[in-house]
Amino acid sequence: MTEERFQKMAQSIIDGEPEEAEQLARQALASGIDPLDAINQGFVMGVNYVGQQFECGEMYLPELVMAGEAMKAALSVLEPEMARRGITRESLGTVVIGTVEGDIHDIGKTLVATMLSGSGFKVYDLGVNVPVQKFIEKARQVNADIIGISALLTTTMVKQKAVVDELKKSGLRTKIKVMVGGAPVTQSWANQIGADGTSEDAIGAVGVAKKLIGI
Ligand code: B1M
Repeated sequence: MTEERFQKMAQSIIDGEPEEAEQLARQALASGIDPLDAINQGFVMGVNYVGQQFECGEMYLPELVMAGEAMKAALSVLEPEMARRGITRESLGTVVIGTVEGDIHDIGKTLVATMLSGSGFKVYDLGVNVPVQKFIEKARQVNADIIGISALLTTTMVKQKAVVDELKKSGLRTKIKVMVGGAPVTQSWANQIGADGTSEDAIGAVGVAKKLIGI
């Protein structure tokens, strides 16, 4: 039964149906399904399928756009619930997060921000297409412990390095840790650009963030 629901969730993304995705997300919460399971075992499966089909030329940009809209509709229901469940915890540390300049993919970054927030971090989400300087300015302003930088394109991940370099120039590098992530990001890339950590997914990102601040 639950398996069938997960399949429907995935299908709503594949079909690019925001209303259906939102409704399935609401039904999942009403029937006691963990919001994170709904995301990972249901909706993300659909997103991954669409990504593979796009890559091999079986789906096109409009379908990618609609899949993104459907995913956002599902997350608009599930993320507030995830955040609500973590609401009573005291702040573990402060994170400034965003998707790099030139990159408008926000689903994964928002998920990481939600998980961090739900786990007790104070999170400032700068959104997408964030200029290098904005990461530094915000981190300085809110006295951040960690800057989180997301990039989904091989052409934009170089901006993660630009943020690390700019942080060094600002004199804040010794005070602020840097976590990078996004589909093309690897541990080897993180090492190469001098970041302090990376994770393949939102759950792992929480573990990395905790480790970075010594928890
Ligand atoms: Co885009 N796109 N897209 N796209 N898109 C990818 C990334 C792509 C892999 C598709 C493909 O070809 N298979 C490909 C990139 C190829 C490459 O560079 N290697 C691609 C392309 C080419 C493009 C365009 C260039 C297409 C075009 O216009 N010709 C264009 C670029 C626009 C731009 O940014 N300037 C584009 C546009 C779009 C849409 C707008 C249509 C839409 C985004 C909608 C939105 O975000 N609001 C979109 C989508 C939906 C995708 C795919 C299908 C799904 C991305 C996603 O949301 N995944 C994607 C294919 C894929 O990844 N399967 C694709 C689900 C999400 C939960 O996972 O974002 O990976 P993800 O985040 C994960 C981890 O990576 C990690 O945790 C997250 C949660 O588990 N993580 C972090 C992410 N950030 C982290 C930060 C951390 C730690 C972990 O610390 C700070």
